[in-house]
Amino acid sequence: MKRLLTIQDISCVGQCSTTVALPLVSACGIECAILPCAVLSNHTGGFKSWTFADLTPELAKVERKWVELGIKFDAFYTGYVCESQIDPILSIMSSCANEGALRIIDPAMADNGKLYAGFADDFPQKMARLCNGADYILPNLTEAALLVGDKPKLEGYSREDIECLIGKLHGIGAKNVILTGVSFDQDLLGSAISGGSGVSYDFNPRLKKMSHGTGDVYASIFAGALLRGRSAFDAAALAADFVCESIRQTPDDHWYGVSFERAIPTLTAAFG
Ligand code: PXL
Repeated sequence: MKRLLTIQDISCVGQCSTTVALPLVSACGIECAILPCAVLSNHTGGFKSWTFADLTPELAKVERKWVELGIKFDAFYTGYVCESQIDPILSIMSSCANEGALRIIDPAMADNGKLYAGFADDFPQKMARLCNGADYILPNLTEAALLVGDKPKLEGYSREDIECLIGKLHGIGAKNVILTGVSFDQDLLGSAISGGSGVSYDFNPRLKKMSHGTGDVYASIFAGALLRGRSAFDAAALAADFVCESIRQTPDDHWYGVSFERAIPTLTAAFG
């Protein structure tokens, strides 16, 4: 069984980041180790306030211990992280990697045209350093634009605009790009998948509901499926199907995340 390390925060309540990655990567049949870089009482996307314990000083200590013990990983999957954590994370990804270990970077920092609460305007440039050399990056449209220094354009874009944006993302050093939240038709929403020589698209019917945490669900399934040997396109398509099923299973009055727990049986069908 392959071993993946996910590096992101623990939001104790809110169905995002580590509390999504751990169950979903595991349900794909991949061992999931965690490195929490902050502990929050709850996520920052809709709750009035939160507590925040910064675990940056732990990262180098944990790295030293893993190097001493010879602990290594087949893949790294990063999500929501802070500026002070970028260098320690780059260091861990180089010192604790098995040969050929994959770097999967979800630059979780923004949505709907805006950075998440608490991130400074120059944070996307720091996140771009984490994307440089990544095997896969999974930005949404807002994150993609901010990473390359563009103004986010959330509608009225053409296929050429999307493919130009993807070209710029390869330009910051990402080997493969999975751009989410792409739509050329109001009834369809999907992803653009690029390995640098041509872009493929995967679309699903657009669901009416806006949901929190779907980027984390998508990235977790993508990472799990990729490590189970799926192609990037198939992993992206499976991740999108799983997100749609999770949204469908979420009660209307459940606002802070999606009920991905109810969709887990579909993974047994995919990987059983
Ligand atoms: O879902 C991304 C995410 C992760 N972690 C924290 C967040 C968010 C989005 O708002 O606030 C703490």
